[in-house]
Amino acid sequence: MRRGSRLVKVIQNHIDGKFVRSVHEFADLNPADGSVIAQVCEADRDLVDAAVGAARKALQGEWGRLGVRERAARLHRVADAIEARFEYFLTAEVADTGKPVSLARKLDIPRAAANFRIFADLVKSAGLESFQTETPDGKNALNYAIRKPLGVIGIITPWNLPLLLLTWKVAPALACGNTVVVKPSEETPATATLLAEVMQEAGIPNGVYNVVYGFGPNSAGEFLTQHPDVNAVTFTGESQTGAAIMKTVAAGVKPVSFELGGKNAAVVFGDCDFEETINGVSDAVFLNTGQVCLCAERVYVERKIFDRFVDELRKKAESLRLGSPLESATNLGPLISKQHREKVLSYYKLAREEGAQVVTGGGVPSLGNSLDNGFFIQPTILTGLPESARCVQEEIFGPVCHVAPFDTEEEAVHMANDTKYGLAASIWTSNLKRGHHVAQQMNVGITWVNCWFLRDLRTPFGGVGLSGIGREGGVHSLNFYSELNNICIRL
Ligand code: NAD
Ligand code: 6OD
Repeated sequence: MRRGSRLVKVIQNHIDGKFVRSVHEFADLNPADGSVIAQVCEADRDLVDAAVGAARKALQGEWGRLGVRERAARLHRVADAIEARFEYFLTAEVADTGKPVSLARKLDIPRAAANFRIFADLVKSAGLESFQTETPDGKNALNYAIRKPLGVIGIITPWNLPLLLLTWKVAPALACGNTVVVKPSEETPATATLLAEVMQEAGIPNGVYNVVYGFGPNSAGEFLTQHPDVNAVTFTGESQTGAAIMKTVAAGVKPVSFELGGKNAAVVFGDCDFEETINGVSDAVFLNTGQVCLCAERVYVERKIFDRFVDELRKKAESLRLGSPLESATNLGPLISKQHREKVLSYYKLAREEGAQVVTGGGVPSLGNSLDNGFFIQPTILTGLPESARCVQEEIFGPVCHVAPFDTEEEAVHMANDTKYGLAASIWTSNLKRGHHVAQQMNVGITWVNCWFLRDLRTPFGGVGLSGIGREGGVHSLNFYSELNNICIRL
């Protein structure tokens, strides 16, 4: 499409195996320099309806008749096709998110393929319970459960790990025999459309994977969650959005899976392996410019190493290289958008008003080139706030942490748990007995000891409190994306 004198790519909805335009379009920006990457077709209610209709129809077609073995084989072909187009996905994801190419190369794109492989294998091998039951007349009955698809799954995803989080839900949903309508974040539409091309190549029938683009309220997101013919909704994003979606979905009494925000703690004991811990906590705070739901925004450090720890973390933060996502030496890209940078900067300002000491950062860097049109921000370390401060209680979702000292294990546990969120925690100690003991007291869904974001896709993933409802991962995903039917046979 010609816009002024430039050729601008158009990202289209994908419905029933076809790419579909719409009347309204919105711009997809590269956060590294603010340039327009593409125009994106916004789906209206009719297009969302068409996507859900196509997904419903596909359940009755070839897809609905496939056995588990063949479904799994096709999902492996999807993974093969992602790997074959690795560089293509990589370029699109880096342009959309501004994340360093080195990060997307090792995390986002390989994980997309891995998501398809793990759930393809799992669905073939996961057993279900069976019970031999004594009947009142002294005979026997056999109970056994079978899995059935739920139907059409509405999948709504955020911008921070776009392809990783989309495939984290699409793969198990398809493995269980469902069809899907996905609504990717308006900020990062590109890889969902590439995945549509891959699905076709891999022999996934038309209508099984549909993509609608748009925003949340009064746009494709809300139209999808309101749709009466969607059987379940799985959502990753902000806790407040989760609450809005829950209200919408409640009318239809449908299953929901919510992976929401976090205000995660890292707890550092004096006996930790100091260097390993500095590196680990630095990753936990700054990876992806702090835009990972699992990032640690609260760091609690045993008082005897507090000053040294803060100083070394500062050196580490100051050594991180901000720059073009395409350069291999870049450690930190920009935030996702101007609006998000304004939000994070408002917390940097609030922190000062609340009485924080800014150990490093606290503003916008000057990069001296076109990247200054992008949405870069300085990695920031704060100290000195009370636990009640808003900056210690609210999710900021940027490259920032508050570091506070503690004197006893009990105090550390109390402070780490003093939050309405409950997604993840990390514990840093060379005393493994203490590691187990403290980990078991964390009110979260996921605790790492001496590591962070080390993922085994078979493990339960999710949060408590404002961080979510339900668990995905491994058999937990299979259980969410299928209906279990218990059959009791009198023998
Ligand atoms: P967001 O909630 O603003 O948007 C997420 C998605 O929901 C987008 O596709 C958006 O268009 C859609 N949406 C917004 N309002 C909607 C509505 N009323 N109805 C239907 N859809 C709607 O989140 P974001 O800013 O894209 O992502 C950042 C947030 O996601 C952070 O809070 C982060 O912690 C969280 N997150 C959580 C996890 C997890 O696994 N727990 C993973 C990644 C991100
Ligand atoms: O690794 C995963 O499976 C996962 N769901 C990660 C979520 C990261 C949040 O930003």
